[in-house]
Amino acid sequence: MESALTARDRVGVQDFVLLENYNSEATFIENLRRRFRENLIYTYIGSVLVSVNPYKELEIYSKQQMERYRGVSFYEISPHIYAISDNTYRAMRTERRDQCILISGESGAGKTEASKKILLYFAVTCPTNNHMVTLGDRLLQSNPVLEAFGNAKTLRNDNSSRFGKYMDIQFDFKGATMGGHILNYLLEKSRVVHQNHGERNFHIFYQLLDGGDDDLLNTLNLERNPHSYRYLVKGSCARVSSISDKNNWRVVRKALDVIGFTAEEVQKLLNIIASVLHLGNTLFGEGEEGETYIITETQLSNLLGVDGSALKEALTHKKLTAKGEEMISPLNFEQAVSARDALAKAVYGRTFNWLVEKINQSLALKVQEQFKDASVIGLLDIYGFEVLQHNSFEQFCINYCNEKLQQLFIELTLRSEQEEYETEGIAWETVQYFDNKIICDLIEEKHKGIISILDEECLRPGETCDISFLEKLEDIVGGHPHFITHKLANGKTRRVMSREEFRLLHYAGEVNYNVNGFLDKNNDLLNRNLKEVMCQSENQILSHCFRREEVIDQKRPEMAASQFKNSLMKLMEILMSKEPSYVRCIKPNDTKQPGRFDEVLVRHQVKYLGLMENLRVRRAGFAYRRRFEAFLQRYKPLCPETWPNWNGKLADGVSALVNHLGYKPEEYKLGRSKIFIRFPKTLFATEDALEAKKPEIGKRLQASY
Ligand code: AD9
Ligand code: MG
Repeated sequence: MESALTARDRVGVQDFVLLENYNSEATFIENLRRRFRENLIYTYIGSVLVSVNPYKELEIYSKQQMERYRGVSFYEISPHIYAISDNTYRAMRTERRDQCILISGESGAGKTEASKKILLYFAVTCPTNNHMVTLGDRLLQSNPVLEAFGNAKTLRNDNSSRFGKYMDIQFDFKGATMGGHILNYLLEKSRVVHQNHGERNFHIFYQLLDGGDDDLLNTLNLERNPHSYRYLVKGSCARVSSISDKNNWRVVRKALDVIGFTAEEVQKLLNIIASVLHLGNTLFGEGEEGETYIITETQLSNLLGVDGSALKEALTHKKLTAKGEEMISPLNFEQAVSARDALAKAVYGRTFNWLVEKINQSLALKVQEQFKDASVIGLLDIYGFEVLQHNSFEQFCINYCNEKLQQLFIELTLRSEQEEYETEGIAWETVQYFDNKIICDLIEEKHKGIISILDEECLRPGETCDISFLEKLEDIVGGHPHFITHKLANGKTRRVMSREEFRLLHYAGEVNYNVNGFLDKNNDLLNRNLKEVMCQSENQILSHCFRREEVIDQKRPEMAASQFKNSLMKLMEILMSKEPSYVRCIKPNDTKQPGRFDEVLVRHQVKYLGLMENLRVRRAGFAYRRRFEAFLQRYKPLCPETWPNWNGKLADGVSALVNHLGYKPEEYKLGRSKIFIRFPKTLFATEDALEAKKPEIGKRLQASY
């Protein structure tokens, strides 16, 4: 039989708090690497799960595996996403407190996969309510639909989430799933009209063309070849070998049925998808007097369900109101192109919101008396930190969102740790860590944060442009330690930076943002006459998305970045009101390859995810803690007084046990309900003693590392 020690050497420790040298980053990474080599992709830092993307299918997600994790505590069994799921579920049930699972990590690290595994765990293992046997199915099927419309191939991830998603799963008092609700955040709409090299538009377009049958494509006036559509080829990679658009189409089509979309709704939805492709192929000519006209004839207006000539007019003219009078003025070529693209983005973006609304209706809980005290587990899967060659407004928003999540992590892990020591009556030592609040403030502070400055620049009358925004930034936040532009303090120029960029020193690394397009994207305007045409659409999805009131109401809607900021604030409130669990995802290499562990890349993530600080906080006082009953249950065979059963007070039983084991007073402390063990070696020695005792007690206890 392999000795406990060699096994530990080979596969590392399952919880970083058990590392002897917990201050060493090298030891930390070596532990990750050893486990990764053995396909052990999960490791804990206390109750935080660290997950390394294996980039291959592992046989660890079966139903049998799910069963193994049911009702079993962390320590008893190897780390797993199912253990986090099960613990969260049990905490919700026993403590009657809403929970949330926060998944973070950079693009491609495995957040969405993790969230799907958690959802599947609940759908499979939780009791079902007779009335709603299909709810689990609908919850699960919402994923392929939202991914088809909201995910795309990027350079970093073939299935990158281009929107943020927070999902509440609601449980009744018996612990059965009974409803769900999704909040979606800022879809990257610019992708509809433009993709960087090597990237694609949203999956749904390619799925429809590849998978839709001939009749369907005929009714939509579409050709099968994606290369026929300008909006699909900007990144020159319409086909991707790792993606089967045809199969995925079938999955999505079926999912729409399961969720409860009617055939008519699906048809209307696809009309819209097709119309976006036709919009992309709408080309303009320029007359002698600089006026613009449309030179292509397509089924566009039919598909959009709007009047053809009104649409043509609205794509080439804009309506202004001056001194109470309406005026029509022709658009020049560039303006017409940008009006067309704005319409495509608006149509797609609003349809996506409609889709989420529809899914929510299908998941909505039917309120009944008995369900009043429902509990909730929230699942957050949001786009990961992103550094591209060229970073724009979208990356700015995505990375800001990651700053907020990191802040929440810092606050809650430190706070909850501190609370634990306090409730158990044990003295606490503070640990130094980098607080990224300074960066959040730089971005979101009222009046002097980057978002406020951007909004002001969008509203300022007169000649404003992206460069004037950058100048404003330099004026107002120029001296901030996390903000840099090409201008050096001594008046000279930083050569490595372009004059159109600002750099933010994010917690996760430096990112240069090019200000080109910031104002337009933040304004997110659609000409009024286009709105007028759209709100008269016969397609009910579109008439639902484009409301008449919007045309009548002259008030300026909130701008994109502010809207995002406010929705994030609300999200933070939701998350703060729940008991959090964390999954921290790590991407082992940049080439999506199985088995490759790029140490430099991993070290960088370990650093910015704050995992070392997390570990230090966890170890600040005591490496390990266990509830009295769990500790006693596991180690009682080691002491004649507690074996086979201890009938007295739990704390006394634990005392008798550790006295018998010879724990020294400095090695442990008894709190009110838990034993705290200072050094890993104490626990290892106890584990080894248990291992040695196994043949004697004739019971196979599971190795715990
Ligand atoms: V992004 O910020 O949305 O761009 P994610 O969501 O972090 O990113 P995702 O979950 O989509 O990344 O994972 C990327 C790819 O890694 C998946 O498509 C899988 O091919 C692969 N992956 C991730 N996790 C696992 C896993 N547990 N097992 C197998 C995985 N493959
Ligand atoms: Mg994702």
